[in-house]
Amino acid sequence: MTDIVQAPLVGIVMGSRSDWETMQHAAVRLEALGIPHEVRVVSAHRTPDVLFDYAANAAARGLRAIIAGAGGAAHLPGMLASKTAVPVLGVPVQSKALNGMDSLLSIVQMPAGVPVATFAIGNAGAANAALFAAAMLAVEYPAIGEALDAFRTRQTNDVASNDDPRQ
Ligand code: RP5
Repeated sequence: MTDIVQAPLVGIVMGSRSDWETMQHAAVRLEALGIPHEVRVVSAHRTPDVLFDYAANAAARGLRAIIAGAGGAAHLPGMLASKTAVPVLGVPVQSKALNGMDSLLSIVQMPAGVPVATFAIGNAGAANAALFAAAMLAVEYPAIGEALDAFRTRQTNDVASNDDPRQ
C-alpha cells in the first residue's frame, strides 16, 4: 500500500495483559488489512498517569483511532475519550464474574458529551472494532478501503461457496 505511512494509525490498548487473548483479534484484523498499529497495556486504575499521557499525546502522534479493551469496571475507554478527541472504540472484555455484562455496561453507558463507540463483548467485538477503524481510515487512505472491500468480497464468497452445512 503506497499511500499508507508506517507510523501507527491505530492504537490498541487494554487494561491488562490478560485482555490480550481477546484483543489479539483486533490486531490480527488490522495486520491482515495492512494497517500500521501499536499494542499497549494501559490500565485506568493501575497506571492512570500512563493513560493520561497516552490519551494526551495520541492525536499528535498521528493516531486516528484507539481501540480500547477492558473488563469488569471497564473505565479505560471512557477515561481515554475524556482526554482525547481521537475516536475511541471500546471493546468489552468477557469477565469471569459477570460474563462481560459489567464490561459492556461500563463502556456503553457514557453520559452525553464524551462518546465511546461500543462493540460486542469479546472476540467478535475486538474483530469488529478493527474493521470499523479500517472503514474510518478508508476515507483518508484508499488502499485501506480496497483491502476492506477485498476482505468483504472474500467473506461473501466463502459463505456462498460453502452453503451446505452438511459438507
Ligand atoms: C481490567 O480488569 C482489565 O481490563 C481486565 O479485563 C480485568 C482483570 O485484570 P487482571 O486482574 O487479569 O489483570 O482492568
